Amino acid sequence: PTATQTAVPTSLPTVVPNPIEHQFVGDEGKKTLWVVFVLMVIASAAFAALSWRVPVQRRLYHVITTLITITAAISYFAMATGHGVSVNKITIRHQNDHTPDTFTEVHRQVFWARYVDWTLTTPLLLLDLSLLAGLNGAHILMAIAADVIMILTGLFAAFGSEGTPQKWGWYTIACIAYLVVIWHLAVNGRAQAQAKSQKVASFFLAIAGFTLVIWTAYPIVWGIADGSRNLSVDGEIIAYAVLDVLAKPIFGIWLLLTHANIPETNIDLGGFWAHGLGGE
Ligand code: RET
Repeated sequence: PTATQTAVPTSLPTVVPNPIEHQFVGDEGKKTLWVVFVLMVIASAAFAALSWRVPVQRRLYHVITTLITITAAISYFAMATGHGVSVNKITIRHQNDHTPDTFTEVHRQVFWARYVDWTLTTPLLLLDLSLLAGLNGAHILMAIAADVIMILTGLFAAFGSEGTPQKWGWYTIACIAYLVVIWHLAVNGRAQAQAKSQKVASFFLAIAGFTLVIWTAYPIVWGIADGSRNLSVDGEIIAYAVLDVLAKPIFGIWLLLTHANIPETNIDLGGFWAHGLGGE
């Protein structure tokens, strides 16, 4: 009996891997990260120096604002040295008319250290603005909660997969949370500032308006860079660098210098802040 012959293929089918497009940081981006790190350190030192010129009772805005730039400096040090970054892998489908669809893999770096920074610093920036306006505790808490939701859902969006509702769903949730933040500051904050004094009201209007414009640029940059990848990783780093310098050191110096000239912005913190607990 003859053994059943099975056809042995003369050549195995070859699997062609999808082409990979790497979107990684370059020299320009690295340099920018280091420059912003240095600027944040200088700003932190300057804010600390400003705080030493006033008694402890008057240092609340100084402490909050210095913590903001210190946090940013740490985050920028991480990013400049290659920490706090992951690679997001996306498969892009190309629909072809007469041949089978083809795919490209995009490997893009996402600096998640930013989101750690923003989770800590945007609540502190909101606290600065809320205290300035004289917002009540309930509204401050809700504004900060909405802000943290905005940043964390933004982080999920950055790593979400495409072709499903996931990525842009997270982005939408983040934008709704951002509207809640704006509502608290623009409506409640403005009304409270008005009740304090005309000087406080006009300063709040100016610095909160500045904040609104700068903050609104973040989701726009995100959409162009992380969302649709129409901006290189270096371009994204530079765009966020400009915004971060405006939102933190420039905002901070403006707040601290103006605060010094408007006594109504002072806040009575009670004995604990200046003297600690216990005793008479
Ligand atoms: C994301 C993406 C998701 C949608 C929205 C966003 C908003 C981010 C904002 C960031 C502000 C950062 C600041 C940093 C300080 O230097 C997370 C980009 C709405 C408003 C002020």
